[in-house]
Amino acid sequence: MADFKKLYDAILNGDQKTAILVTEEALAENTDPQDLISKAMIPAMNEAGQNFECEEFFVPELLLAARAMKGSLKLIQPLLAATGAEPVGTVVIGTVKGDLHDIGKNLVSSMLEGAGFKVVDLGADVSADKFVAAVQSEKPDIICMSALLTVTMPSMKSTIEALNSAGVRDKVKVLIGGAPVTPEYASEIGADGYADNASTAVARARQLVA
Ligand code: B12
Repeated sequence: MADFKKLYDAILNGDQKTAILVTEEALAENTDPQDLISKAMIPAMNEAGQNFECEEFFVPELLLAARAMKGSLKLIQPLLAATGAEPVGTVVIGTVKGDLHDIGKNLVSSMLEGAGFKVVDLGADVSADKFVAAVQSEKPDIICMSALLTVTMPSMKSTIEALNSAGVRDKVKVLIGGAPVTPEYASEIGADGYADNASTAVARARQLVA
């Protein structure tokens, strides 16, 4: 039986070694990777965020928690990504300008790959110009933008404006997400879709290419 509590504590306490060990054990026992993500890893990151808000955690603790989460995710990502089938569509994904949070974006990226999309990952802190250039060179069906900070959400709007100015907005669908993003914000800035987690992101992406 996978030790969800131990994985939760290891991520919260930034103990990457234990997080990796518990993940390896759980996967060896055929635990569903999605359960590890949704029952232990994401709740631990949420608690790290709450601790940060009430000043029990500071940036170094957040960094350690993120490092532990990434260590576990590295083991899980190949399981989410392997299909080998013809791509169902191409996605360009990135975290918007000024924002360095990439864990959620990476999760969405792996799940999309697992669902058969070709994913071009531009990384974090991606400028509007870089998104536009990727739309021109990769000709994706969808661009996915992630933002975790309220102050970086406006970069989503400016990226959509830049797509418009470059004359490519009608060639691509825009899907957005990240903890502070809402469906209302998505429609306000003219995005085509929003999802609050990686599984829903896959469902929305499928609808957008259908
Ligand atoms: C880890 C973390 C960090 C790490 C990031 C490491 C990394 N490589 O990603 C570090 C330490 C670097 C960091 C830095 C900062 N952080 Co920080 N961080 C977090 C924390 C604790 C967890 C984020 C996370 O990884 N969650 C787990 C993932 C899986 O969830 P997720 O990102 O939400 O993604 C899911 C969905 O949102 C969705 N999704 C995500 N992207 C997309 C994209 C698309 C297209 C779709 C469809 C869906 C989708 O699917 C994902 C999977 O289910 C959050 C708290 C929180 N609970 O969110 C604070 C938090 C986001 N940070 C915060 C702050 C303030 C900061 C700093 C400004 C702190 C500082 N004073 O320096 C800096 C900013 C740095 C920068 N310029 O970006 C605040 C933001 C407040 C706000 N509303 O703006 C938060 C909310 C903490 C808090 N409660 O105060 N942080």
